[in-house]
Amino acid sequence: MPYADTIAAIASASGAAGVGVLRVSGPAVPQIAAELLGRDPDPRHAHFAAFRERNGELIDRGLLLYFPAPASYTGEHVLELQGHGSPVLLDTLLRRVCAMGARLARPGEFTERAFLNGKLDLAQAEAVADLIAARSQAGARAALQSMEGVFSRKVHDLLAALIALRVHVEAAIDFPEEEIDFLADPAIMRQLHALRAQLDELLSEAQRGVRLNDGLRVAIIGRPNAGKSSLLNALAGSDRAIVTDIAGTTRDVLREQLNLDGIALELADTAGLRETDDPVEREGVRRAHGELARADVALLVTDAPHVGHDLALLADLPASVERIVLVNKIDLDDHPARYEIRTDAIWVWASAKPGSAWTPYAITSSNSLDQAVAKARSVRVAVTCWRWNRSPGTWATRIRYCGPPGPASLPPKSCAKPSMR
Ligand SMILES: Nc1nc2c(ncn2[C@@H]2O[C@H](COP(=O)(O)OP(=O)(O)O)[C@@H](O)[C@H]2O)c(=O)[nH]1
Ligand SMILES: [Mg+2]
Repeated sequence: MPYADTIAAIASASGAAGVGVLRVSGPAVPQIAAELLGRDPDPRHAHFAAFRERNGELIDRGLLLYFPAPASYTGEHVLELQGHGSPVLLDTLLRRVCAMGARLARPGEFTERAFLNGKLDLAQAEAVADLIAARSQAGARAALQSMEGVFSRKVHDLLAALIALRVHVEAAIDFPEEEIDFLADPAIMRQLHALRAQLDELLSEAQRGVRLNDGLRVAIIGRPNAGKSSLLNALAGSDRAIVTDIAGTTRDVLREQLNLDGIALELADTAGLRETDDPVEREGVRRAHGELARADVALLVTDAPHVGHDLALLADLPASVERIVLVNKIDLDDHPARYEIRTDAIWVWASAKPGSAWTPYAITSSNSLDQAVAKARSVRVAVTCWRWNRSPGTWATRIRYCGPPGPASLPPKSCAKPSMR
């Protein structure tokens, strides 16, 4: 769909930077490019140009790239101007381009034009926004795949299969007097079941995509003084939360963003769950329940004497919420750190106390674990334990186990072999 107007916008992030990019798309592009360069630009050629005001005054020097339609991002004539990344210079250049016939683009208008000109389909257009906003490598990878059309192809395949099935249904309706009962064919039912399974898989894939972008929400919950705030600090590697031995220290929800093995996590430390007359703490407990309700992972912190009692906190959670039980404070009775994957939850025995030999580590890359072990000879076990969801094979159970010195139990056979890279 050819547009009569030409749009322009600063394409690079706001703020000062080494290089800034201005993008222009629409029918006025050839004339704007020629006026800025002083001659017609060569297609897809980086011209070094002096960008000047109408009166000849120099604005900036930089690169000018011209992509004639339809071989461009939007499918229209596109001009890219790369200058110094000063917001003032870029603004001046944008004003100059607008004076030559462009108008300011609305947010997302370049991608909208790409979509309307058939350069991208809707899933791909949305993936562009996801890619720009991705907060983890996994999120970026998923968005990139969608942008490359992997997701769209699956949708199109499903659609084609559905249309094929519809033909049978319509035949059965249109020719009821026929001897052959089109719908009685067992192959039709099989196809329908297969289609439903594919549809479910596609839906959960889309949900996973949302999580990859937004980050997995992990709610750290438990009784007061179980060590929730200590755990947040240990995983975040900083004194983010106040830790005291006074029950009820944490009232508000504290959040910490973490990138674990390429997965974005949002950890939320919450107030200890208990009955209380203190109105502030009561509000904290209410917020903790709210946090749990929107979590993907419930990380219950408890300790050996309270395990049986505290497990009740997990009882009401929906099945979709991943559960991790951390039996904390094992340093007190000198138990070894270990983990087990049980049907009700992933169980981890560790210690969140700073400087403890059994501290659970947040591992942002496999290297950092090796470094942590190399640095602290006393570390016996470093466990990070997140699982994406219950369906097998979607994501590896994210456990890093780091062995001796000292005895430690081996992982159960049922789980994927933890890597010791
Ligand atoms: N010995 C030991 N003490 C711990 C451990 N984790 C937390 N604590 C202590 O338990 C008390 C309560 O910890 P805190 O993190 O504030 O618990 P929260 O109320 O659940 O947030 C503090 O005195 C911590 O130092 C642990 O693994 N071992
Ligand atoms: Mg706390």
